Amino acid sequence: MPSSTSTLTYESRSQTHPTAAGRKLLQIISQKRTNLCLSIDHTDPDKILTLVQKLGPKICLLKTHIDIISFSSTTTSTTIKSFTTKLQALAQEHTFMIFEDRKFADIGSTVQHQYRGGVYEIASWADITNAHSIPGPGIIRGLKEVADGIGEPRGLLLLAEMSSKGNLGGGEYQERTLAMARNKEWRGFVMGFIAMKEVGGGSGNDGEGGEEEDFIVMTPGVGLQVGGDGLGQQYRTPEEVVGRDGCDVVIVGRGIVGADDPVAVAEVYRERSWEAYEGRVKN
Ligand code: 5BU
Repeated sequence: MPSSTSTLTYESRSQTHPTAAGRKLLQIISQKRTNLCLSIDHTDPDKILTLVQKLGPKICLLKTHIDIISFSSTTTSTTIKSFTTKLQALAQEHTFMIFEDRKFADIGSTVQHQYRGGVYEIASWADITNAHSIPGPGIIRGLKEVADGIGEPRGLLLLAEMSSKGNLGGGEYQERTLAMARNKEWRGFVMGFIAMKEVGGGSGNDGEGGEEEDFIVMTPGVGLQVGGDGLGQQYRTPEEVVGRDGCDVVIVGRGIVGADDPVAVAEVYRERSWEAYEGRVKN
């Protein structure tokens, strides 16, 4: 039986993870004692910056949807570039990484333009982004070529499954996504998955590289209680996601952003997710 990545500490994985972005993230998680990713799903850029300044100490990763932000409505006429530069400064100040939840889903040539250019220039400021595997390996090759030209660690997560009810991921789709991720051509770029439980990993699963593989699993659909949002989102608790199902990073949006006291609630998520991890690696 191969051993499971989920029994290893973040610290030990930070020494051996095959991607530079993964090593950096695992180091931050281990040093800050937080496996919490804040999904900052707000549309006002000034509110986002204010909230991130407060919540920065609680998180290892900030997840953005840059295309939901209303830059034209801002009172301080924040431009996209000045906004992303400010986010990067906050990431530096509070030691977290930035993940643009772009869910690329086109042919390699098109995603290169979407990742590098357009109005958002995602590759220039987002440490991590994600992609659907549905177009086939060309999407990864295209994104990797852009990432290689940046000069800073850049990581990619593939969507193996989604948190929403009735999504078509998981099962055979997930197996085929895992097989795609294992190609050694992008061993230093594909850092993990969006999934609902541990994927691959452990000794004996060494792909083509001859070393142990280690995919970081990030999981949305996390709440303090089990439930849903009426539009398909399904919530599970940190204990289920991290403790029982072996996921590495919990992604929380409205549970924190919509709370009366986001800092206090973020601390509850951080603590419960961290304790679930500690319990998992002890066993
Ligand atoms: P929530 O407010 O905690 O439900 O927000 C979850 C966030 O994660 C939101 O930004 C979604 O777009 C994102 N998400 C998700 O909910 N489920 C998925 O499978 C993926 C992303 Br991929």
